[in-house]
Amino acid sequence: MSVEHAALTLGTAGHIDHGKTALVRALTGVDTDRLPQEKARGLSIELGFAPLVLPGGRQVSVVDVPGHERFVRTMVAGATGIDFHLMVVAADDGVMPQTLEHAEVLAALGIEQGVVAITKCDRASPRRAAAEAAELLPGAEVVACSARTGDGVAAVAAALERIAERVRPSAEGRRDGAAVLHVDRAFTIHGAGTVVTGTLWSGTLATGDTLALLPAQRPVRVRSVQVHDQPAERAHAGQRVAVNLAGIALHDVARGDALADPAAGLAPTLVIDAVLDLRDDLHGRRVMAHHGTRAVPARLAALGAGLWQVRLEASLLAAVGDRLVVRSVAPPDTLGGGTVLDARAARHGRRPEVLARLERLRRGEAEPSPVAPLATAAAPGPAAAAAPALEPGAIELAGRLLAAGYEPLARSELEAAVGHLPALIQAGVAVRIGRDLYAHSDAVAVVADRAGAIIADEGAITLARLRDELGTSRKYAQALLEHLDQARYTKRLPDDRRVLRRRP
Ligand SMILES: Nc1nc2c(ncn2[C@@H]2O[C@H](COP(=O)(O)OP(=O)(O)OP(=O)(O)O)[C@@H](O)[C@H]2O)c(=O)[nH]1
Ligand SMILES: [Mg+2]
Repeated sequence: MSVEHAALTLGTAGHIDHGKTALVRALTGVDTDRLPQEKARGLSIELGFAPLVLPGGRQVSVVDVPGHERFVRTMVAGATGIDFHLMVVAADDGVMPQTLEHAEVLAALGIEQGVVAITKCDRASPRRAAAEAAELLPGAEVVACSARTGDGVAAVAAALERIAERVRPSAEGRRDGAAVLHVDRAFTIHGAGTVVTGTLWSGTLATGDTLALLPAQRPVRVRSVQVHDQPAERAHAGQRVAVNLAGIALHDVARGDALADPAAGLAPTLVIDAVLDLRDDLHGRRVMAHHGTRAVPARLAALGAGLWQVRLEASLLAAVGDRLVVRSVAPPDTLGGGTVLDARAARHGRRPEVLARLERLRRGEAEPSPVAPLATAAAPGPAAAAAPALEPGAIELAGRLLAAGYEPLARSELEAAVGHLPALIQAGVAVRIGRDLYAHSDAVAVVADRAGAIIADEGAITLARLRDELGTSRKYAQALLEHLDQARYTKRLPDDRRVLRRRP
């Protein structure tokens, strides 16, 4: 890859069967539909990757996404970290539902630059589809082509090159940061072990680096790095990389995990403050929050003036300045998106001092909540300095508990890690829930917060109400509620509803 150009990633977008994969193949020579079931069904299921050499010799990475409506989540994971788009619209079909939805996802991710290819021009005139696409993505260059005959494919490449010249790489400001990679695939290579891939979000990665695998907080060592199937000494932010990891089995890593240099201070979070482009009437709505290569259910709280709190039901690995995409749970539909202002927010409402701080964060005039790495967050308060450092196994267990969110884990699920429980409980990181369940104290604090807010709003809380609020099962909601009773936070009334023991 040429050294004078920053690494850029191009993402496809567009409705199912409109010819994304065929066009990527015509442009790069690579068939990104590799899975047998993709070949059998003639549709993309997973993300596909290929290097694209533009006419002037510059190489960019291509992420080919599936168009099926059931795979929008995969599309969002693939579109995270791209710098410009190739929206594909079939001449004989025009703009269709996932054309619209993918355009919304791109907008939510802040990806403004790209090319619209009107494909299948051997079948129909591009006129109508081109007009519809131009209306949807004003400002994008529209090029007619056919992947079947090859007509116009060179013009698509030329248009992509023009955009590549002027697009600002999204990783530009993050090149000198600590390494973060959101994992979009994990697999094994015979003889090499576990490999994860992703677009390097920030920093650099090289053989021998020790990183944390999140949310589990497991230490892993980089055995080797490849950039587009070529061995590389060091990978840089914005590049498409494959990392061979030592110290981790395939079943311990999956899409949605992240690899991070401990210096990045990345940690799982359950409450995010963000500036989001969303309709105000979405206040209180349960949604899916997409970040990096992860998506979790969340509840939205409108704070006014475009500020929102996103209360997550399971952790995201978000950092300040990252993009969030918000989709509705049913029907699946993209609602909007925006930028993280505080990745580890306290649960709060519209208190004036909180809003003033968020406004300062929005203007870049205030410091977001510090991210306390689990190892040092273990014993908050004055005792922290004196607290012994937790062993790596205990930190891993803490990560597992945090990832479990509102679904506490039983001793039997902890296997060998169970030996670290006493240290975590002692440090205030793990909390015993009932007889045999264990949760992370952050998760329990959020449960207490949410239950408290519901009681404040509605006078009392029932088991079913807490279950729905947390999106968890009755069993876990009951265990958590009884824990709050035992902690003398809530009080059980004769009719089983709970109220606060102390007024807040
Ligand atoms: N005639 C004609 N057929 C095309 C063209 N491009 C793609 N096709 C056909 O359209 C079908 C779908 O093409 P794909 O490239 O798999 O479509 P896709 O957008 O990647 O589909 P998903 O990934 O499932 O969303 C295949 O049968 C292709 O052979 C074209 O330019 N002309
Ligand atoms: Mg495809």
